[in-house]
Amino acid sequence: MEPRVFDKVLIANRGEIALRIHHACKEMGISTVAVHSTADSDAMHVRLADESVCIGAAPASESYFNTAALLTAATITNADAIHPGYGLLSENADFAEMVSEHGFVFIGPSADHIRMMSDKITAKHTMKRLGVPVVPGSDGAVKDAAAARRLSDAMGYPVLVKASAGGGGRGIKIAESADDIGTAFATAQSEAKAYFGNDEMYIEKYLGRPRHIEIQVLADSHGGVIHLGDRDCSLQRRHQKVLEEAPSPALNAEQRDQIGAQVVEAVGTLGYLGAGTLEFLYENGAFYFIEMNTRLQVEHPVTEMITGIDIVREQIRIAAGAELSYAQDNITFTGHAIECRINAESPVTFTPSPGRISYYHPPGGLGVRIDSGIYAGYVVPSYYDSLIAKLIVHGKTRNEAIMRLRRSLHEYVIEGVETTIPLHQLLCENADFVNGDYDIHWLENFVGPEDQPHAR
Ligand code: MV4
Repeated sequence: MEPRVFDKVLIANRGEIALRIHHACKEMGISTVAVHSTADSDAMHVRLADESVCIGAAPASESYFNTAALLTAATITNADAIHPGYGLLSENADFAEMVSEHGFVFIGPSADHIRMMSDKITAKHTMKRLGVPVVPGSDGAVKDAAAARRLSDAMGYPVLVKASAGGGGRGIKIAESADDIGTAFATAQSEAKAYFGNDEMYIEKYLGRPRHIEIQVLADSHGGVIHLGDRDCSLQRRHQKVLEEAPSPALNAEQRDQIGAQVVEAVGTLGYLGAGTLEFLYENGAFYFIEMNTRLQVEHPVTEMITGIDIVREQIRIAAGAELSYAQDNITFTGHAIECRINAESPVTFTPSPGRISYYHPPGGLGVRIDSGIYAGYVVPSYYDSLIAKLIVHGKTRNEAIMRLRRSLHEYVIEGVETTIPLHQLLCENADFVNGDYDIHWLENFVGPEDQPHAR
């Protein structure tokens, strides 16, 4: 038996990811504390956790974002560490700092590294300095529309004006020509100021039809740094990922090893700690770094399926000061994994569909994994995002994974709420998808324009 790294972990999240973290803790012999809003009393992870604390009202602003309530819950339950999951407070540097000031371990990177990566100009500048390829563009911030014009004229159009504090597609505008740059800069900047309270802007050459490929890394406090390969997350709508796969159908092993080695080198030099993801745009055989995520990601299971590595377990070990369980040499990528995000929403209009799940039959069998906290009788609350389950399939080849995905989606029954299962059923029959022939804009065309999605 390996020694237990923590006695008790508080899970500062909800839904499927709270359950996922609970699973890792229990398999490490760690007790769990669930925190929940009044709307989440009946959540599966709350039932399964060793202890639970109600931290506030249904709106996330009054519960999951309530740092005082979270720290109080950690204090009264005598937790050792706090896992923030994804979203919510997971990339909030001030929260990470607060957690350690109160004597708990934040299961994630240092507040300094979170802060560094939340500023996209600093993140890009840092990665460039460390030898990671970045999108050509301004060297740092662009102070006004006139400077934006001069730079873009020299670089050539189209260009993108981006907010340094940006995220989720906010504070980003395209300028097709010199005629647009003034308006693009002003619009993007005022949006950035309104949403993020930060109006620092930068400029990049616009890549027309890239794929979104990301590299998963893990780094411990003993100098151990590994990459777990890539994920292709190009299938998205309105900056929400819909389906992810590993490895990317666009890369060969040589390209994967090369970008992986560059990323490991950079992350090692940074002294980064924990799990992280470097996001790249990939076009015509070249990688361009855009952002780094300093948290566990929704799509981490596809990486787990092809590597056999429990990423949450490694995050917990790293936070406790233990060494990574793996060196790069003993990591192998086996087969292919695909994840479908199943949302409680209309598969045509994407309107949220909260409510009571009247019947539930999940698929199972070899190579099928479901990360979900839902069950028959569970009421999907209307207060939070609509992700209710992730169906992850693994196969020896991409083709086998697709066949397994089709049969699993056929078998999956969720009644009482609308779900995006029918969309996934159509998607995995589509010839472009089957051929791996898609980019970041492909899905928006597949589902039709925002104001008039078509039934296909
Ligand atoms: C880009 C780009 C093309 N060229 N940068 C959108 C939000 C932010 N995360 C980065 N984004 C993009 N940056 C350059 N230089 C296209 C996008 C983009 C995108 C990127 C990843 C996944 C989905 C996307 C959807 C639309 C635009």
